[in-house]
Amino acid sequence: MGLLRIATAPLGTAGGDARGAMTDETRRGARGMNDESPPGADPYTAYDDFNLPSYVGLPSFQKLPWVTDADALAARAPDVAIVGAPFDDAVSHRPGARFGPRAIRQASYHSGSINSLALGIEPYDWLDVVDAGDAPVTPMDVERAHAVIERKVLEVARSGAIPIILGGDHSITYPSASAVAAAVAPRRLGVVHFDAHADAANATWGNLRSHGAPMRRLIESGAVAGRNFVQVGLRGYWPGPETLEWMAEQGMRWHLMTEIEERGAEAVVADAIAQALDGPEVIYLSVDIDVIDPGMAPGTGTPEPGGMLTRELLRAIRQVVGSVELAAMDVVEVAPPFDHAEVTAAAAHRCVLEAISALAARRRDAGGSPRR
Ligand SMILES: [Mn+2]
Repeated sequence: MGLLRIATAPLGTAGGDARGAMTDETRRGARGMNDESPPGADPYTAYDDFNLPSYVGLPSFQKLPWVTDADALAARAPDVAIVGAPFDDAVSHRPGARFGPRAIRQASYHSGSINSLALGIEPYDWLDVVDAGDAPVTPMDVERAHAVIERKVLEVARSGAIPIILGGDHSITYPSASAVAAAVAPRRLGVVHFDAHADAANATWGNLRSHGAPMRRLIESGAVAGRNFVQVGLRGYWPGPETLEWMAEQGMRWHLMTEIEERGAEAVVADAIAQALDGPEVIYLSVDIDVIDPGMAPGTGTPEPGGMLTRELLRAIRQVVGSVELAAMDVVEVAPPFDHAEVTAAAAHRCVLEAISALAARRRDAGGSPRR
């Protein structure tokens, strides 16, 4: 049996560098997935980790370099950093969103390089995007989990990166947005919140950190002014009149799904942006995947029929991120045990790609320079 001779070119590492040492050269220098040059004489031409198939190697988001250490993040100061918040002990109904970050990271059939057809941009030519790993949560202790999520998001935000947090149940928005509000201060934070649910209850069976209550906590704590907390896509049969009354007293604005049906998503989202920015300068975008109709996104804990189309939400994210200064974003409530064919995880993954692409397009359109 002949031995394969593989010494002529270094093979790509099927794992990248867990210390986040992948350089721009290794990311861009080697052959890409769709290299248009003819096959070379050497069939073992190196493909670095970024250019290997999505299912090969360590599953960082979009095969971006892992930069999990706070000091390394601060030194690198990336433009955007993905953060996992794999916690779901605050749910009122079906659990499973703790598996969301891993499922979202894996829901790609691309190698690292991407080209947004909608926006005509290769975002990683314009932005340094890394995967900062997960907050070190443990189950069964909501306070501890929220504390480590808040610390992790604060580390990322203080590095100068825009955190994009993958949930996790929606309770994680309380520590995440609290951290972001602290990091951007004294500039004030507005929130655009896509969801079937208002999540502004006082408590759920007595628990103040429930996934049905984070928006109330953020307003009560002063992290976000009620009048700049704007919700889009609410529908179904919750909350009750007392909670809606409390929301109105805070000046919260919300746009029901019925309004989207009547006016179209683009007009409604334009209003939501203006309301959230009526005072604040920067926006936290919170996307509960259950804003999408469960027919298109079944993998979630509290599915409510009659929601947005996936394509409407993706367009809405381009609209928001393209017209505000984004401070942070989260995508929550992806519960893989209830998903089918990874359709919900893929929708969440694309929500993130739309945001990254829109951030890159914003930099380009503002006259910025590409990174290379
Ligand atoms: Mn929801």
